[in-house]
Amino acid sequence: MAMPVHNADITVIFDAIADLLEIQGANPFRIRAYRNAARILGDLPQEARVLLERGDDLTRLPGIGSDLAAKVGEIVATGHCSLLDRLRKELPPAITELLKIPGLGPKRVKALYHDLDVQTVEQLQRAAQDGLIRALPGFGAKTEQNILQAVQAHASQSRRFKLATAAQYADALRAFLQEIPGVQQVVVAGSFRRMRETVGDLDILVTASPDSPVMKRFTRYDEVAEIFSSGETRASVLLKSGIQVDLRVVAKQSYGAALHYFTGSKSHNIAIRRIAQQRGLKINEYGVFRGAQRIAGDSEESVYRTVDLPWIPPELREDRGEIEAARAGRLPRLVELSDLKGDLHAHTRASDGHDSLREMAHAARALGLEYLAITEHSRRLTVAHGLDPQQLAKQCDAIDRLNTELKGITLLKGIEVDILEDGSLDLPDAVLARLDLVVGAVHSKFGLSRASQTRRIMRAMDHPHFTLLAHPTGRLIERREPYDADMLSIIRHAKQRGCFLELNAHPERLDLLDSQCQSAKEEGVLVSIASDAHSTFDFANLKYGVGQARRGWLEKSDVLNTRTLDELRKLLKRTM
Ligand code: DGT
Ligand code: CA
Ligand code: CA
Repeated sequence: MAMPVHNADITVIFDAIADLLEIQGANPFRIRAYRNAARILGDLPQEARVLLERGDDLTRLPGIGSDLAAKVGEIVATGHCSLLDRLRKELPPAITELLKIPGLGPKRVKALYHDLDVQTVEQLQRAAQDGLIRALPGFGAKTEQNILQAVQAHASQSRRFKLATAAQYADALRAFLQEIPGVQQVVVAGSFRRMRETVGDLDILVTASPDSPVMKRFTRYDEVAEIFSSGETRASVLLKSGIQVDLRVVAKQSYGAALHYFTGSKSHNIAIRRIAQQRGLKINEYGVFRGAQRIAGDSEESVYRTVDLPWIPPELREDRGEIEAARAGRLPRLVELSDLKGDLHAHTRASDGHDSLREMAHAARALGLEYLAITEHSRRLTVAHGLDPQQLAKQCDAIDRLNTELKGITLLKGIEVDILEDGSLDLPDAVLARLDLVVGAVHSKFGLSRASQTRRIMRAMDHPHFTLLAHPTGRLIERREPYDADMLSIIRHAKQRGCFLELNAHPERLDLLDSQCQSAKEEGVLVSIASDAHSTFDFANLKYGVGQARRGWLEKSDVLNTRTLDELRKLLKRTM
């Protein structure tokens, strides 16, 4: 039987379709529909396959019409998309790789292919070296030089995966390994366990009985595209999705030492090993040794104990002061998903979300949340159907009505209001005054100078109704750099004004960054870990926000939405 299809597989297929359509010069709307669908599915915290099995209608997802839903169904059922198969027959196979070279859009790829028969990155490099490209219309010597440099940079660049994307592959593989006879523990270590926002490869650790066929089965896993190496206790493969997996099978008594070793980070491990050396001990992936004698290694706790340290949570293991804190007995008690009592950023159908107020409320309650703030976009953001004052007033009425009958959860009236270029807000004071909270967001003018951008955000915070700053840096992981702003000054200003910062848990954002969480904590500014849910499924993203918060050393008391509703209401009353 074929292996189950993951959302990330569908994303790869839809992106490939969009690329090939672009090279063919297809209708831009059609291309964009595939790109949007790829992103939506990639970010979906639930597998489309599972939704289909459950009989859910995929056209309920934003951006997925009936044609795209049918294609998702085809891919889930067959692992293929006939449209992509057809496009691939029409164009040379390696041509999409050319699109990944910075500076090469589909138009240029098309010209290179049609005029010079360039089909691969190698051919591109040769054509540039031979000076053939400068002769093409619209290219020139400068462009040729840039292409040559970009090709060289491309070769040295390694691909990383967003944590949530890596999780799709890791979870499926873990389940597969767990079913193999003789397998005991299966843990995904490495940066994945440390909850880094992106993951270079997966490092999986397995304990198994000696007769377990785990290695043989692993290399025959249906998603394996290439086997780099395979032996008795370790193997390294490339999955079809492009992610590399290193598997180690370890003896039970070495489990803790191996887990510690392969969780990293490398710099944390080196620091721990150095302490051990000072005590005449040797730490490696098999255990802790004094001379030839093994003195620890079955659990991580036992490894740390040999250097007189308590167990350190993986998210802290970056050699950023966690060892000193552990030694001083001052490790933070990191916030946990179950500490969250509410969510302060969510959308419904009223703007660009996909579900109703009631559906969102029920989904949040099912997760054990006590309150949920509805924060639609404001009018300036027309692409997201932002609300004008009348529409917002109507929604406020609807929330008030719904709250009288909802049990076990309270909806809060909010808005994700655009912060305009001069720092004013996109809706008038009188309108904002009725809300429980105002989430301000920068959605435009990312290119302002550092001074102007900082001033803009601080001015927004001066506004008496402003509550918290959404996705404070504006970055999109691997897609858009943060805008230039002085975050420390912004954090301090938030403190002064009694405002808060959001840690947006969307897998593509994870914004605040971990180091900025630490700054917020140091400055005494509470952080709101928020899903930014656009559908009931998106609440599942909160766990990635919590992971990021933990990497930022945040404790329960540092997080705004660990407060009960009563406590929260007091905090939302600005005293300025
Ligand atoms: P990644 O995959 O780039 O997101 O980051 P990691 O941290 O998963 O790094 P990776 O996959 O190269 O190695 C996994 C872990 O193995 C790493 O966190 C620590 C350990 N490790 C790898 N190489 C070394 C090394 O040379 N020395 C030590 N002490 N540990 C290493
Ligand atoms: Ca790794
Ligand atoms: Ca690795």
